[in-house]
Amino acid sequence: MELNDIIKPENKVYAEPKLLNRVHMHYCPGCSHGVVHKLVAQVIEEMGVAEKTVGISPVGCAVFAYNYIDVDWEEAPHGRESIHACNRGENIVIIFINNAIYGMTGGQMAPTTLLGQKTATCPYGRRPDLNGYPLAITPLLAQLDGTCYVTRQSVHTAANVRKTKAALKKAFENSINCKGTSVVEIVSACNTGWKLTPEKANKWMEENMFHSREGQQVDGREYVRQVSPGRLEGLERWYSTLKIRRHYD
Ligand SMILES: Cc1ncc(C[n+]2csc(CCOP(=O)(O)OP(=O)(O)O)c2C)c(N)n1
Ligand code: SF4
Repeated sequence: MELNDIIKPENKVYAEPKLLNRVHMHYCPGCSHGVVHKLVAQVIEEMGVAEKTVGISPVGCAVFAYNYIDVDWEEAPHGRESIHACNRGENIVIIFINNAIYGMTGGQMAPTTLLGQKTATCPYGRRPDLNGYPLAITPLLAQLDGTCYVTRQSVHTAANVRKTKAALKKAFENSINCKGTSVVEIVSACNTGWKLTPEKANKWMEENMFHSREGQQVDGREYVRQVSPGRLEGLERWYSTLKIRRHYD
């Protein structure tokens, strides 16, 4: 059998997403960011919404996300307004890479750093009396009326990659259908910041980051809030007021 006998459209099992630009990513080998970029590109492409998508890149290691996925982008400082956007129920998808550290700036303690976890700024481990408690961001955002879908995923195994892709698809569908804010937390490894090999980092992540405070398994956990008809009616009313205001402007 010749090589060209195998390379046929019907034998194709995987294709690089066209929306993923052919450039070298700056991420460290073993980092979860690149895998997530690929999934985002795949989902946008498969849903056929590239022309309608506007990405907002953060100021962490994903700062150059606009170089990698071929949609329109703008840049925004990380974190500051996210909770208010969730509270307002903006029809956006927030992809929250939780690697429990400040990766980009050299591995300092982040709000999500675990108790006892060593970082550049808590070299003896995070202490609640000195450094406060880790922020459980996902359950917190799930409490807000504006969020319609909040989930925790990971991308360290093939099965988890598939689940995360499904979660991203659901989140984008929610935005298209104006259901409110969707938050997809992706529990991620920062092997460089944690000073571990990629393999050990994934193991550490599984052992230490995969249980929520309530003791439930992180993987696939969904905090789904059904948008009540009353709330939607309220939104309709609010939109009409907005239109009236615009009319007088
Ligand atoms: C208020 C504020 N303090 C400090 C910084 C400097 N800074 C830039 S990126 C960054 C770390 C970002 O970490 P994270 O958002 O967790 O993403 P990661 O690099 O880990 O992927 C910091 C501290 C900043 N931009 N804003
Ligand atoms: S420093 Fe951490 S988060 Fe940043 S690219 Fe490297 S592994 Fe990824």
